[in-house]
Amino acid sequence: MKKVITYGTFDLFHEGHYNLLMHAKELGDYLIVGVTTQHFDEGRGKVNIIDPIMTRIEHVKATGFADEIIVEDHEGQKIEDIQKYKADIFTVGSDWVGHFDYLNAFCKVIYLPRTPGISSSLKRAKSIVNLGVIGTGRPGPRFLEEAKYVSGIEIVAAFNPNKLDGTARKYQEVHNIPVEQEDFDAFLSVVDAVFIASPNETHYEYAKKALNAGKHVLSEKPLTFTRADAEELYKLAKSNGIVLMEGIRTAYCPGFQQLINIAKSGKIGEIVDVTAAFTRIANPTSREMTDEKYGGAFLENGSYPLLPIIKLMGKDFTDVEIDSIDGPNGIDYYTQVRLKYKNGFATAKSGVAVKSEGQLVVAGTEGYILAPSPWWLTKSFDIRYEDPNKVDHYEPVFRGDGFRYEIVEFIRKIKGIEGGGYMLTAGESIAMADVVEKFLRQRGRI
Ligand code: C2G
Repeated sequence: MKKVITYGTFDLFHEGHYNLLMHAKELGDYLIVGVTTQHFDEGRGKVNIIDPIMTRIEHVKATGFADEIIVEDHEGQKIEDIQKYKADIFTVGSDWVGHFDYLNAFCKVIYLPRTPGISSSLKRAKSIVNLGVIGTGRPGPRFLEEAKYVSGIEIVAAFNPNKLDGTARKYQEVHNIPVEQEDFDAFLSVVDAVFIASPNETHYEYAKKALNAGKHVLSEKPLTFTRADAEELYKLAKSNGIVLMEGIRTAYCPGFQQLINIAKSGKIGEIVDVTAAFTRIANPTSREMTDEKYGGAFLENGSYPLLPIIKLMGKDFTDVEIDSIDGPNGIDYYTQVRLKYKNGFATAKSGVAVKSEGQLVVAGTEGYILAPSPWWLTKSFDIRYEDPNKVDHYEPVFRGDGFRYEIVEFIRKIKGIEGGGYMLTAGESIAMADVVEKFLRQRGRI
């Protein structure tokens, strides 16, 4: 008798899970299904499991494919189970290709093709968002990787009008996600929502088209190049009753939320100065180093240091000064944006070919907050006071590369679940577009 074993969360049970179990059963004579506990899932960084374990087990049972259902509750259990149940085959969906190769030492490992797209007829309480990725370049694959840890989202399609490179082919071959190259409307027709990860100058057009088609939009930063364009997009989303969200990862990280809330609680007194830096020496052949029009430090990295400034000092700056050090091809290697406010000021430093200390300092009348690199993921921060012996240290929870929190917030907004809309408001995003516009006008790019 050939024994097959598989594992999963099986949250919001859908046809992808059903097909996986059906094909797993076809691999042998006896199928053991491990259903994860919420505790185990939290431990491996799944952040928003919705159904309780009993419901998830019932759904697996109802398929009739499982001969035995077990519970997976700790790391390392797969090896124990394979030996305990004498499993011949371990199988799991192709979204995990490579991940479980280590089990080959104990039994045969088979990655089954995952089901692309979940039809609405089978969607449990319309809970699953079918999402399309626009631009298969850099952020795209990270998004795919992180979306695995979020319940309620399936990535079903991608769009890339250019020649398909290695990552685009990976979408098709490894993840079974079709990449549309010509017909944008056809791509839109199969999705409920899009993630825009294309070059900076294309965000606005794609967002506008998607919003006009009634699709929710999550766009990489910067959302637009002008204040008017940002205002137009948020208005369009509002009038169509759909979600538009600017993807500045930091805004959605739990630690950053905590830092902002503490700062706003008055613990350091009145806030008078925010200084933030994000510099990364980029690969000389990368888009941000070679795109003479829309590459450079500020467009690539400037949203990160601007974010805490706008969140803490507000949208109503009275003056903006921008200075850059440019490279030979005219892109900014390093940019400093100084914002003046009625009761304070702030500095945002960004770099692609200059390296500085990547920290965030929020100065107040009674103390200051110091968040060391990588403050944009906010894994830790201190509150310090005049008395050097008094330090409040925080180490907030942070999982994966943080992208998952942005995805969770997007899904939460789509489902109309209240709470959390304050993480990055339309007004704050528009104020940031205003600074982007001033930068681009000063350089004669728009
Ligand atoms: N799956 C699929 N097609 C989809 C969605 C999921 O084939 N559209 C597969 C997954 O690859 C997995 C199973 O369905 O094999 C269960 O998926 P999840 O509930 O998301 O569980 P997962 O996080 O993949 O757990 O220890 C648990 C395992 O690591 C896998």
